[in-house]
Amino acid sequence: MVPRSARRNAGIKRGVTVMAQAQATLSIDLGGTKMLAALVRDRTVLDTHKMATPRGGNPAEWLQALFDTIAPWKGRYDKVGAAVTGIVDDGHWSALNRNTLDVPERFPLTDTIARLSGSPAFAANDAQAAAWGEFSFGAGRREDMVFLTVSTGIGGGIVVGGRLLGGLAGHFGQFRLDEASRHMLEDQVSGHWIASEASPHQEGATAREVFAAANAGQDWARRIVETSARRTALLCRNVQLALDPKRIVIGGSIGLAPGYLTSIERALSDLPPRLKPSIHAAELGENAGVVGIADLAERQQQL
Ligand code: BMX
Repeated sequence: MVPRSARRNAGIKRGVTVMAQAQATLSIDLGGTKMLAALVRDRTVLDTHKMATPRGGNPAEWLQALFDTIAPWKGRYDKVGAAVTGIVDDGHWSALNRNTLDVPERFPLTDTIARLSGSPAFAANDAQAAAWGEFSFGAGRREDMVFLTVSTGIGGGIVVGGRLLGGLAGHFGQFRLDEASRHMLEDQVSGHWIASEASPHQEGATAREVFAAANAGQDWARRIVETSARRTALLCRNVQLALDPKRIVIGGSIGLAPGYLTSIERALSDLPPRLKPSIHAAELGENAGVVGIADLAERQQQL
């Protein structure tokens, strides 16, 4: 007869074999403003840790700081997925817009994370990962969809026929407003722009404070928020013409700020039904990226 303690150690309990629970995935969402780390298992977020993305330094230092704070999670995950602002090719990370985050050309992202974590690492663009999260488990409803995150920059992801497009696909924030302009669309719409437009009215105001002022009825703040939302609405309209998705899902700290989606809807209200995008708020909120990258890492889906 096997002693009870030995049976427990062998994972056998009253004749039933108890399966060892699968390890979680460590997911990292590294954006222009915040870094979010999460332990994710079967799309459930078990634990999170959030910190500001440092404005100076380099990616190796940012990642080291993040891994130092989540050191107690060691042993709870067996792989890492990283969703980062910028473009990832062949495990290397670069910025397209260094105003959003000053990432040097071809930083060795997956190698650095694999070294810091001791686990295999997988990486993709943050908005593409979030698009996959919303498509699979959120407001995308597994239909052809475009995801837009209006945040520090404007990111995007496209899922057609159940496939997430990689590479440059979805980088709508990089659209130029005209051929002579040095400005990208995101530099005229997103968090940095909102804060800079606010400075003559309220020195040092953050985008969040501009929204608070707009909702408190301040005209200057309303004008800034409305201008940003109208430009995002125009982008949605053009996206609809280019890709005709069933849904456009909007996320990001600006996209989900109170009143922003309503302003987009208002700007689109006069369009004939055939041209009108179907706009939805992201359902996974700020977890879209970490949930999406965990699923991609499990599938090892190369983008
Ligand atoms: C920029 C670009 C995208 C990113 C998007 C949203 C960089 C560094 N980033 O368009 O890759 O998806 O911003 O980024 O070039 P976030 O930081 O606002 O989430």
